[in-house]
Amino acid sequence: MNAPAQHPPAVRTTCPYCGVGCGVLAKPDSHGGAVIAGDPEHPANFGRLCSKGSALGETLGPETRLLHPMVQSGGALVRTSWDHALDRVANGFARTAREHGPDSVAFYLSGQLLSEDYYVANKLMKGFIGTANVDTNSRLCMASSVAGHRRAFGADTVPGCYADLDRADLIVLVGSNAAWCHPVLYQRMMANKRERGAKLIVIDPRRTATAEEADLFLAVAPGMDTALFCGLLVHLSETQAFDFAYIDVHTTGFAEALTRAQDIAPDVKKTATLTGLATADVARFFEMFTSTPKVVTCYSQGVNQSAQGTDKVTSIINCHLATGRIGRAGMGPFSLTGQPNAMGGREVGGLANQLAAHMTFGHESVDRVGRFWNAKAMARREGLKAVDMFDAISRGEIKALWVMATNPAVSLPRAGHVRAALEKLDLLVISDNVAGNDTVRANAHVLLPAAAWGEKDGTVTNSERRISRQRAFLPLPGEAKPDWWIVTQVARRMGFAEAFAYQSAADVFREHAALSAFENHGTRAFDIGGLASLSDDEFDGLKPVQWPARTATPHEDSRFFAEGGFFTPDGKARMIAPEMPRPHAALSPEFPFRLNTGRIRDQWHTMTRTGLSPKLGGHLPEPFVEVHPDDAMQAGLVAGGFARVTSPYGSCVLKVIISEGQRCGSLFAPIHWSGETASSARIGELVTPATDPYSGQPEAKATPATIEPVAFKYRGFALSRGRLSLPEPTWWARAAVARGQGLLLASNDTPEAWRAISASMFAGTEIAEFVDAIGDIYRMAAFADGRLVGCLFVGPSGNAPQWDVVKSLFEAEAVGETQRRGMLSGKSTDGIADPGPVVCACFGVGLNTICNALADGTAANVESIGKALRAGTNCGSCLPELKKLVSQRSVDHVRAAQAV
Ligand SMILES: Nc1nc2c(c(=O)[nH]1)N[C@H]1C(S)=C(S)[C@@H](COP(=O)(O)OP(=O)(O)OC[C@H]3O[C@@H](n4cnc5c(=O)[nH]c(N)nc54)[C@H](O)[C@@H]3O)O[C@H]1N2
Ligand SMILES: Nc1nc2c(c(=O)[nH]1)N[C@H]1C(S)=C(S)[C@@H](COP(=O)(O)OP(=O)(O)OC[C@H]3O[C@@H](n4cnc5c(=O)[nH]c(N)nc54)[C@H](O)[C@@H]3O)O[C@H]1N2
Ligand code: SF4
Ligand SMILES: [Mo]
Repeated sequence: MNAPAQHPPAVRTTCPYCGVGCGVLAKPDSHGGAVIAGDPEHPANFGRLCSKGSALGETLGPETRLLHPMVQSGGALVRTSWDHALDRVANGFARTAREHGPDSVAFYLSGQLLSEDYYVANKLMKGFIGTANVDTNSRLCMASSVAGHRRAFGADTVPGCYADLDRADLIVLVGSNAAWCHPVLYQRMMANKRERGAKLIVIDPRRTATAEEADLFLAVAPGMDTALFCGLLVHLSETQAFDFAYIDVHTTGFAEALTRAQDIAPDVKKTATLTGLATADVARFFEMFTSTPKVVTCYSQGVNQSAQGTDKVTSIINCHLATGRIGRAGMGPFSLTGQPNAMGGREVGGLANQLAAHMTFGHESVDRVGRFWNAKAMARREGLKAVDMFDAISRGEIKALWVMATNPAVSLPRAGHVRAALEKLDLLVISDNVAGNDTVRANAHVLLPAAAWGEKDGTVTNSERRISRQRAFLPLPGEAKPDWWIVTQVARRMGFAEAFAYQSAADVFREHAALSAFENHGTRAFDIGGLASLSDDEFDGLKPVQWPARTATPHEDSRFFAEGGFFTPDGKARMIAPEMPRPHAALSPEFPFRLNTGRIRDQWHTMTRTGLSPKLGGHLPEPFVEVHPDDAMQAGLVAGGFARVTSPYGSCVLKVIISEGQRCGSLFAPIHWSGETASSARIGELVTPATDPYSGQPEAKATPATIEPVAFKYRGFALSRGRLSLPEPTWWARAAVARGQGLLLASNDTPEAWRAISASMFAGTEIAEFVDAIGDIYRMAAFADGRLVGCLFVGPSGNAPQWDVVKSLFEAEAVGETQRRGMLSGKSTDGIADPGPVVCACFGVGLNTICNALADGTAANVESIGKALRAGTNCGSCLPELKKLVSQRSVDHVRAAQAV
């Protein structure tokens, strides 16, 4: 008898997406993939994962990976050896710095690097090349929180922890779509609401999925959060809700902050006018906050990505300081971090205005870090922040750039300008996981294949200061190498072998931990000295641990500042008077709308990973712009049609979604699509480069813009086993489908023209066609050896072909004769119901399936939908949408009854 197959055990690791930092159990299968589950022992998620985390298994595999070092030669990228590529990088940076000075070179890093990768890159630049031109995509993400924390607390310290979300009686979410962007944490808040009756307030110009569960939703005017929280401070004053014992002993600047708040928002009425809210709603918010001691105010990009992001953070923190509601169970301001290692990047000093281990460019710190590193060329002043850095590249002042783990040609404001700037560089080095993204295509000179999630080893820090291990469970594909190794090799080639002698991620971690404790004596919040002497085995086995983890008292309380103890010279917090709020650029007749940008539930950033998952691709497969019905009517836009959105910097063509949840005068578009995944949807091109004066963070959510309809006569889709491209000027968007690629398209080419195009697209296959000249319809399917290998459906926009049924057949591959005929004739095919667009990604449950169940009485509420269809029973990310469908259904019922 055969012995049962030996399966390797599951490896404990951490999700590579958002800052919640969920623990993952990854069990390698025998095909280079892995079965993914939540880690029940991880204190961030206790076993839960959201739709993105659950689908991690679908994003592994070598198809899109960069597998070998490449260098440009004769205008093309050609494969080369590691030795040659590393020499070229080291020589290129050394020569440029020698000839043009150290400030002519720069690194642009990412919160998706591990702390160890980040640490060595930062050390090389700031200690040995001798410039602080190291910035990171965290500048676009967390910089305003960092600046706000530092201003108020004297250190970049998040005072609270996740347990506070379980214990708060009121949770205020400001500029955070947590239901989609921090789903596991949001489910934790929902559990508190269910089990303890906690209340939820959501403050966002847009009614998001997060707002579905809110007890109070405030559609604040874009950029006006500071006014709202100034109004709150005034109200707290008038209702004697201040904690003067705390204010007197632990803060300074109280009087100025309150006076300024009174200038900005003297009363409820004025606050309502400034914020565009109803007076009663503002009054209710003030009352709820004032009467609830246990309140946590969570904030994210609606606060940070603003020309006054730091002041927004300040005005929130002021309300917590003035009430002493900080650092105690269930209370505090709470910055929700974006990327898996947004916090780690801040800890190692990845930002151009930080040094390392939370130190800044003061003389004493530069000296201290210089001695610790034994550095010969310490940078002595701050470097250029992201937007300025790319401007310096554009002006030719920075000549050599190394981009690691980020896609600036998509994600920086004015992305078109950024891409043009990249093309001017003498040397553009990119370490990435994928062979192609928009940044790689902008004239990269050297491409370095980096190890990806599942292959790399090291640590990340989540929103609650908890350090967790990412562990490898797959072998390195091709010649890929960990980022820390790549940087170390370059450093050695530049002559710094002694300072970069690391043999492992553990070596780097120990040094990073030791630096955090070096001459610290309790003066710096970030201290993980207790972890500086871990053995390799202990590092391997390291359990999630919160900082501080000091040598003397490694297991401390996980909160800060309940008893003061701020990291300022006098130990007191600073209450700071914010400036009068307003978005940076005024609207004009030419650009009368505010363009807001952000995220959708099932995609991650520029889709290099989530874009590979068919499960995730089903939810919102096309790039869109959301518009209020009145604005749509005025602009002549129709639901499901297309629109061109234009700003002073660029334009995109997007599908129109009309939604009551959108504020009048605001537009919303997601950030995820790029030149790789759509014909015209790189929204970063439109975004203003205006930045916050303290943090340098760009205002990504308030660009003046305009919108106009674009008409396409025909709509359709194509499916194929391999990658397809369509001729210009077709509008298209790429979406992953099981066993292939899908393209949704819109065009003014006639079906007859598409017949010719598809014949060349699928040359060499057996083609079955359906042509309806009167109905203006063309459908074709391509077969090879009886397998369905591709298809293309085009029809008039008013009667656009739906792809869900055909997608199911395509996924099934073997198509019977009846189904083949049914498919091409456009009738529903035997045995395959049209599920509609995916709502529940975990179980692939479509909109039609759910609506049918509600219509025929199989289900009546969210619970019974779960029982009947399983939708919403795994990760819970779709629960807000299910709830909305149920309530729409009951509205429809009432309307129908009234009509009768
Ligand atoms: N699904 C998914 N989850 C993610 C990510 C992802 O790509 N996809 N990325 C991760 C990263 S890196 C980050 S930084 C986080 C971001 O997480 P969030 O900040 O929650 O996400 P966003 O969609 O960028 O923006 C949040 C909200 O800010 C609102 N907003 C815009 N302007 C204002 C304003 O003036 N005031 C207020 N109060 N609100 C405003 C927007 O309408 C939007 O709903 O998400 C993380 N999680
Ligand atoms: N308009 C607008 N713009 C925005 C935002 C917005 O809300 N609105 N949000 C901003 C925010 S908060 C963020 S965080 C940024 C995100 O923007 P980006 O950082 O540009 O987006 P990603 O798609 O995450 O890019 C990561 C790249 O690194 C690669 N990668 C992943 N893991 C690794 C690794 O371990 N090593 C290496 N070497 N490469 C790796 C991926 O393949 C991918 O190419 O976008 C910002 N831009
Ligand atoms: S909430 Fe989702 S994306 Fe964020 S860490 Fe957890 S599983 Fe990953
Ligand atoms: Mo972010």
